[in-house]
Amino acid sequence: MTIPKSHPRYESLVTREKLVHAWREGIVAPEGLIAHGRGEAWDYLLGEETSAPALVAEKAAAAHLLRARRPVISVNGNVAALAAEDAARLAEAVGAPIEVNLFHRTEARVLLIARRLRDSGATNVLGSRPNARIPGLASDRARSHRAGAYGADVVLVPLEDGDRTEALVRMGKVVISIDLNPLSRTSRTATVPVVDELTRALRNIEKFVRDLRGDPREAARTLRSYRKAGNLAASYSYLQWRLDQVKSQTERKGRPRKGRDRRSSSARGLR
Ligand code: PTJ
Repeated sequence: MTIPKSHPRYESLVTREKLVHAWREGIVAPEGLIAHGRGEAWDYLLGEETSAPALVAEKAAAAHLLRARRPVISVNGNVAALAAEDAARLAEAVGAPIEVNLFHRTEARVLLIARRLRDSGATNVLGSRPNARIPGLASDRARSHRAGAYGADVVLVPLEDGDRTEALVRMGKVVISIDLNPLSRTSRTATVPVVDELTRALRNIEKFVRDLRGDPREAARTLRSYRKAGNLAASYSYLQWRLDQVKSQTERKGRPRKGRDRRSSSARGLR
């Protein structure tokens, strides 16, 4: 399908096509398409841009990854489909292995995802032949590697489920989540919940890694000043502010007239 560049929701449609393509290739689970729809709805509500609280969390995430002795980046089907290169670049920047960890696990998908990651520049990819189990977790997501999430001190878990986040936190790890849903169990349980879209979050974290690497005092200050509860509360306030803004714009302009230029809604922040 060719999506016209002039379409007001061009990027969103291209992202959907990427996911459907990756589903046909066997990389994305069918459930991954549903999960994406959920994320998309939250991104719409949040204005499809990185909020100030998300940026603060991304900086804290970068500081944790830089300080880690054994950082690990966990990748599932959706992440491989949408952000394999971003994940590979971040892994390279912090010297972390990438562990393929799937909720809907099949060995075929693990191998396909590992290959996608290697083709995208990842050099250290774990996934098949796991040799450890995350305790207290019934799903296949418990299957891990001693050199992966199981043995890590800091784990980055984009698009994670609440159960594994809780299990990793119980193991005493610093868990950095990327999840657009600020109300999810993952966001509420992670040590550093990043409420932002996957690709924006990975790129911002990588940029902060590069900035903070040469500035250990700022990295230490970032870790000291980050407060999860305050940061999550700021995300909720941001969401509230977005809705108030939309409400007052709607009240000011009255009901939208029929046949109105679609681009005008995007200009009003209602893409
Ligand atoms: O590849 P598998 O088998 O490991 O399966 C992966 C999915 C994503 C299907 C699995 O992990 C799953 O079911 O996840 P959940 O429980 O639906 O959680 C996904 C969360 O990620 C939801 O809270 C979504 O709002 C959020 N999300 C979806 N897309 C994005 C996102 N957050 C950030 N960026 C996105 N692009």
